[in-house]
Amino acid sequence: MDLSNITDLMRKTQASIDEKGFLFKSTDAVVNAVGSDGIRVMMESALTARDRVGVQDFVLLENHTSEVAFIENLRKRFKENLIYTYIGSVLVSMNPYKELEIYTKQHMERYRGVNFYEVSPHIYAVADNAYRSMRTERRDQCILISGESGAGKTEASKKVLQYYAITCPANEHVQTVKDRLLQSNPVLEAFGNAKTLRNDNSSRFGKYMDIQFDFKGAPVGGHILNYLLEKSRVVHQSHGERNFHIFYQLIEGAEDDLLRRLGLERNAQQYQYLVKGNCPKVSSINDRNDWKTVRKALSIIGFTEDEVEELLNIIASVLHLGNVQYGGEDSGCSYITTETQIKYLARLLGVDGTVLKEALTHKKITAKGEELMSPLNQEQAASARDALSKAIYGRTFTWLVNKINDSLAFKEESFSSKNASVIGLLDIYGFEVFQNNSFEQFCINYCNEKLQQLFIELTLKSEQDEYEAEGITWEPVQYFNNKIICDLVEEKFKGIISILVSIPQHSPSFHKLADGKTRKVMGREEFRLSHYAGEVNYNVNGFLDKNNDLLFRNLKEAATQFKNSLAKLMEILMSKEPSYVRCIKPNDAKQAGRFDEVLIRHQVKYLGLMENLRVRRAGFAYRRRYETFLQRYKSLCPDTWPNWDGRLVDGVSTLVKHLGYKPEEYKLGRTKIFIRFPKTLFATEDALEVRKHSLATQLQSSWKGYS
Ligand code: AOV
Ligand code: MG
Repeated sequence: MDLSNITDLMRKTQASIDEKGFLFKSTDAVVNAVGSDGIRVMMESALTARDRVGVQDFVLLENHTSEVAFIENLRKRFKENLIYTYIGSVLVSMNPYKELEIYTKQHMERYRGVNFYEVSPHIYAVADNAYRSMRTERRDQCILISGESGAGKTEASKKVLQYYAITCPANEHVQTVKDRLLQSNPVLEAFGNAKTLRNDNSSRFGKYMDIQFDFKGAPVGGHILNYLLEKSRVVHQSHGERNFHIFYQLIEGAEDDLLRRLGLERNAQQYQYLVKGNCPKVSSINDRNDWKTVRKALSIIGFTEDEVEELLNIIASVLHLGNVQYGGEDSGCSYITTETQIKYLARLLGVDGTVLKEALTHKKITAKGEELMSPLNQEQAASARDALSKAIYGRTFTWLVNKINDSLAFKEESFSSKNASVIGLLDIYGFEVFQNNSFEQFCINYCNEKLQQLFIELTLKSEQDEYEAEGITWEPVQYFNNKIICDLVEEKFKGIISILVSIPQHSPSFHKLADGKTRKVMGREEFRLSHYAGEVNYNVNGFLDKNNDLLFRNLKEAATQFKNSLAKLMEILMSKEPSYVRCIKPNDAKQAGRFDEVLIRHQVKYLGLMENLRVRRAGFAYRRRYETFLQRYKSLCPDTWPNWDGRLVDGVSTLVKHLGYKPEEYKLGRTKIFIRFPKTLFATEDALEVRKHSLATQLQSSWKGYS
């Protein structure tokens, strides 16, 4: 039989070949349609496919302890554009750096309500599984997406959101919520993402989004928590990097009229805050189109024209502030040399020009209970100007998030809040190492460190919990616990954050922050942390940011606040049932089809994927609820075929004994059978194929008999 014919038949009958062999959605229909010859050809093609594309679950690897085999499987799959692979229920995702035709509505439909293992791995399967668990078990869920900068976290989180927006039930109200949820992305990305050396669309803030569902499973509200925006980018960008997208979108996309009102020119090179990275244009970004998208999104979310105008006034003000320049007097005092900027600023911010000038050249001090304005020198004034720009931008971002939250808020009049449940989506900034790493990198990497800890604890814990709940004994697997690094950062009194907060700014001991291993050559102002994902040198000088008092105070507050808000986030996540997506970046060149083995191996290592696999395997590679197992394999034993009337556990026990399972190969828990080795399951699957084959032959001969 011609293979293309079979593929066509399979499509018609909704069957799919995948690398594990056959997985039928409507087995009988397929058997009837293709007959025994067809089955044989399909089987051959499935086996060839399996060789070519690797296994869809690392648990099925023959040599599961081998990192080489692991990487090889990733490579095979990547080459075939199969970017998703499981480790049990954890999804490993490779960034393809190209658009794949795997996110269509048809794909979404394919994953709706289907068992995790019955279709090839996909982010939609994770989304659907979380959704179904929420619905059936009435338990809040969260989807934790991790991986280094540029690995595909934000893209994955958008796919999850799109999946819910398309597949969940809706009425008119729900449709509005869905639209707003979706449109919050372009807005937050415009204001919170930027081009970095690692990623053209790098998230410069952490985001946790709750999607609230009503008892019918319709999304009826949402809430966003944002974490520490990288404000320093507003005033400075490293070479090859850009400021936040919104600035370029505004300059490239805004109508002439609007630009005139804001006093801006259509040329990013004119603005000091946009030239530091010497990178005004990025080939993968179309600022003008993005501007249109953002404007539309703002109105869908419910921003009024006045609010948008105010927002843009502020964004323009930041650009004008960046162009404020100073001269210095012999006395050391500074004065402003750029009057035009002050004129625009006064108008856009609605403040008096003279007051603004004083604020930009003086600082308030309190002496003997009296408040005085003390003049700043040129350098200090420039720092104060930058601090103001950062503060303005930071507050605007918070305002924006609050506005979005208002618009997404669960409206009780419209929906019944009874039995509402939540799926949380976590998309943080990825682990990153630059030439010069300062306070922001410290926070970003600490955040990743915490998430890794959560992963380690929860994957192990949930595994252990399941064995315990099912009454199964097992030996725990050794793994590297990064708790030690988290403690080093956050411990009371002794941790780096405590030290940062407690030492006076100018004290020499500020420079002696604790570190992991600091033997290699390092500047006096550096300390090194051995993060789970690699060593990073941090420059304390950068932390101090030119000895600016205001910034230093901010840093102290920020550091402590950040620690507390992360602790809260961990609490939120712990209270929910987690699903994991582990993103891997295939190369540093942001190129499609390039598999940089060294880079990938490093990520596999630090993400703890081998340990993850070992834990999964040391326990039991497969587990199935009794009814599912029996339903699938009952035809393999005369006592259970066509039906088993007794207790499920007895049925399964009879079945596996008939199949010749040895006692060490499986355990029977309270509700599930646990199978230690994949090969046992494979053998059973093969037996099932043979059985289907013979059924098909029988069927054919009985047809012949009729005709
Ligand atoms: P990140 O969120 O993990 O980095 P992104 O999700 O922004 O990384 O992905 C980086 C880029 O890779 C995207 O802009 C896309 O061009 C491409 N990409 C990622 N996933 C896919 C996919 N599934 N299909 C096609 N292209 C993809 V950072 O925010 O920097 O940590 O802070
Ligand atoms: Mg991102």
